[in-house]
Amino acid sequence: MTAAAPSAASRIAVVTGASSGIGAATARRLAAEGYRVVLTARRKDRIEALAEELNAAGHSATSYALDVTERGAVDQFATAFQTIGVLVNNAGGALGADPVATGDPDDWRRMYETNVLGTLNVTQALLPALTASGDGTVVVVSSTAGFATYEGGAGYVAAKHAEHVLAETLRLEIVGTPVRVIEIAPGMVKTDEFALTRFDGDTEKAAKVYEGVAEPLTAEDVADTIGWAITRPSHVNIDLMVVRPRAQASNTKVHREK
Ligand code: 8X3
Repeated sequence: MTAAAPSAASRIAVVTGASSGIGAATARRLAAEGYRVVLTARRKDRIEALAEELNAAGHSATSYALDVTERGAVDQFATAFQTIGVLVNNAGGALGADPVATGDPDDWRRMYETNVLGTLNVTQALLPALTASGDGTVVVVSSTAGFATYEGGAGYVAAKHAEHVLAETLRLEIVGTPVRVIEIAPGMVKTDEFALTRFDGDTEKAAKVYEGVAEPLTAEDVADTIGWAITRPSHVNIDLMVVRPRAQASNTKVHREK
């Protein structure tokens, strides 16, 4: 006989980067699964509005403005919780697509800070509460960029490789404690902001990323895989899921219709 996961009711799920895209969609999905969701992001107005929307729909949501790169603020945030069930490390993103020869070191630094140190900060701060729950789950939303490189991607690819290593190492180190580590690695996902942020608001460059691709993944597709992985019975650890649209066979092999 296998133990089923405890009911999600009254369990807390913290989602970082919940102001848009995959983070917002994941918050919606986990709220629908019965979690009390805690939305965090830098943009207070956005997470407040999403929390309001979720509460109006009969779910339970709160918001907390947080920059995951600020360790002091993250530690302060963590003092609010004695136990939590789920942490979804989603905050992060790409900046620039320049070759190694000309890439901006400041972009590289910021990508390492948000994707890697952000995940490290929040995970370290909440690990005691996840462990205290007796049944915790850490989700790391990495990327297919964590597994193979592509021209112009080195800064982001390096950060995502590091995030993958963080997830894999943490799983090794905490085995035997009641905490799972799940890594979800999405490929091409069309969200409102990912490509736009990468290209510093250049809508033409951002549109080119998805040009001719019949159906890139949506934030909801990824939230669906995250929700599925989290809601497996507690003893089932989905170590890693690579999720791509059908039109994308690798980071560089994408079918584009003319
Ligand atoms: C997003 C995937 O292809 O832009 O994490 O690196 S890609």
